[in-house]
Amino acid sequence: MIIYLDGRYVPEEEAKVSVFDHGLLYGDGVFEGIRAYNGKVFRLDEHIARLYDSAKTIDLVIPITKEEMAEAIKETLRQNNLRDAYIRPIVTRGKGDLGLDPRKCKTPTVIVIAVTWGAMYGDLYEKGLRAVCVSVRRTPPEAMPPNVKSLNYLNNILAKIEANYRGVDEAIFFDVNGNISEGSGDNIFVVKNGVMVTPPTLNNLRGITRQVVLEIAESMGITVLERNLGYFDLYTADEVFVTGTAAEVAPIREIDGRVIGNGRPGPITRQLMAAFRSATASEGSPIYE
Ligand code: PXG
Repeated sequence: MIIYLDGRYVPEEEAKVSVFDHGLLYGDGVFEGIRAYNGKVFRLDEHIARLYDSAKTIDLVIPITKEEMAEAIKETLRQNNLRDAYIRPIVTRGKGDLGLDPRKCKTPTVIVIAVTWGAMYGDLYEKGLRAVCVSVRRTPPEAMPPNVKSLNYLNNILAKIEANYRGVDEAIFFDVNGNISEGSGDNIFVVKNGVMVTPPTLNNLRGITRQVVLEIAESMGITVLERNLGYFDLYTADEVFVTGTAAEVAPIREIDGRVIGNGRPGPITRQLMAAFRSATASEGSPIYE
C-alpha cells in the first residue's frame, strides 16, 4: 500500500508520524472520509471544501492548496491501482512538544490513505439496521462544533461503544437540549406521511451524503423539512434511515425495541437508496484520465 505523506508517496511501512505529533497527543487535526466508485471520486470538491472549513475553524492552515489536495487524493488512488475505494485525507497540527500550545507545531502533517472498500452493512441494506438512542450526548456546538470533522472522535466512539454493548448496529445521538442530532458516523432522516425530515446542522456534521439525499428527494418531488426532532418522531416514523459516505443510505428497522413502520425498509428509503446508487455509479471526478 502506498500512502501520501507530506508531499511524498511512500510504502505503508515508511508512512510514520512523530509521537510528538499533536494529532496523536491531542486529537488536534481534521480529516475526511471520501469514496471512489468505478474510477470516479464522488463529490470530491465538497469533501475538500469541508476539510478546509474544518481546518479553518480550528485555526489550522493546510500547507497545500485545494487543487494540490485533489491531486494528492487522485494520485494516491492511482499509486494503489484503485477504482472503488475509501479515501482518508488527514491533516494534523504537526510535531510539537508535550504542551498543548499549537504555536509549537511548525508544520502540519498531511496524509492520504486509500483502501479498497465494499458495502459497509452487507445484508442489512435489505433487512434494515437496529439502533438505540444512546445516553451520551453529542458534543454541543458551544464546546466544539460537530460540523468540524476533527481527529477527536471520542464522543462518537462512546456512542458506538454503547450501541455495541446493547447489541445493535448503530447509535442515535441526542444533543444536550433533547433534540435528535445524528448517528455515530451518519446523519439521520425520518419519513412520516410522505414527508421527509432531518435535523438542522447546528448539532451534527453537515453530511455530504445528507446533502446529496436532500437534492435527490427534491428532484423526486418529495417534501423535505429541516427541523428539530425528538423521541416521539423517531418511534412513530413510517421510515427512518441514516446517510453517510461509509454507510451510504441505510434503513433503520428498529429503535430502542420499537419496530419502525412494518419493520422493513420503506418505499421512500428504497427509492432514495436506488437513486443514490445510480448517482455514485455515474457522477464523480475521474481518477484515470
Ligand atoms: N456524522 C458524522 C459524525 C460522521 O462522522 C457523517 C455524519 C456523514 O457525513 P458524510 O459527509 O460522509 O455523508 C459522518 C461521516 C464510520 C465513519 O465508520 C464515518 C465517518 C468518518 C469515519 C468513520 O462510520 N464520517
